Amino acid sequence: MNRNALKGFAVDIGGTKTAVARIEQGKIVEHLVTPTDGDADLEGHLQSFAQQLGRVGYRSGELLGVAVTGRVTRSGKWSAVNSGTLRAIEGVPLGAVLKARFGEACCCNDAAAAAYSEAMFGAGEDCPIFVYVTVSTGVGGGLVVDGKLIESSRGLAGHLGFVTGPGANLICGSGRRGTVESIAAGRAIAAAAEDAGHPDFDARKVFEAARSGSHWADEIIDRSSQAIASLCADTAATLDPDCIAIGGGIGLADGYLSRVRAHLANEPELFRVPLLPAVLGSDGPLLGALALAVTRRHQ
Ligand code: BMX
Repeated sequence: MNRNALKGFAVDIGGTKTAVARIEQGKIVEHLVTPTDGDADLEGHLQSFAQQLGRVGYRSGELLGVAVTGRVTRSGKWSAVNSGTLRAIEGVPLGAVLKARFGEACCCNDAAAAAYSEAMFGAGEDCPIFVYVTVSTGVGGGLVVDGKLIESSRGLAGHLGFVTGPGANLICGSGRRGTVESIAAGRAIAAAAEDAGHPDFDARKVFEAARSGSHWADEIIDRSSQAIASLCADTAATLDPDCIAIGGGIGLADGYLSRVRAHLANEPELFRVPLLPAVLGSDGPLLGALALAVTRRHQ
């Protein structure tokens, strides 16, 4: 896909922030970010981002890609997998409502969208089998094989945060016990800080504390990075990717990828998949959602 030909609008509803963007010639030319309301229902999310889209110049009929945290079924139904992140989104008709309200619009999972744009224009450009992992509010993922995003009818394909990991034993919002998300994600890092006696520490403050030499904070971040390293090694035994790109606010935090690489180095050589930082950063889900809208329009 020619990135320069990418023109339209995109929305990224993440677990913590919702971004809207106007995209021209494959670049984000206008961009607004607001907090995500984890208690909002479908109408609440729609009204919130529709207002923001108007502020970046969206007009009805323009091509729109919407990336969301949670799974999106092939029929466009949107559900949280981790109900702790989105408390009022279960089986809602996102695809149908987008088409009714906005005309030319498509919806997909946020990490899948980022995987697609990283495969098309970013870290995965030269990887026939490419895996993207976001470590952010949750831990998400996307799988792109020979330029095609792997999507399943239930929308769960690529949800790598819900595999179980080493040292994890907590019940996750997905209902599983010991998931990678329950030990590695931003919300898990904040919960571990609270358990360590620091109730008002979000992930960013835990990273700051670790940089200032706090052993408790360093341990929490190390457990997170170890779980992600183990997840990366596991993918070698499933898809055997040519590379894995790590993105998300935690994934791209200073020193985090080095920690993951250090833990991955303890795995047998065969399971040390090359790791790269995501190139597109927080633009990834926005560019990927619009790129998927273009791809699907031609299908
Ligand atoms: C969770 C899951 C994924 C999402 C990932 C990263 C929910 C609500 N989300 O694993 O669908 O891709 O988090 O999401 O179940 P983010 O909120 O960190 O962007």
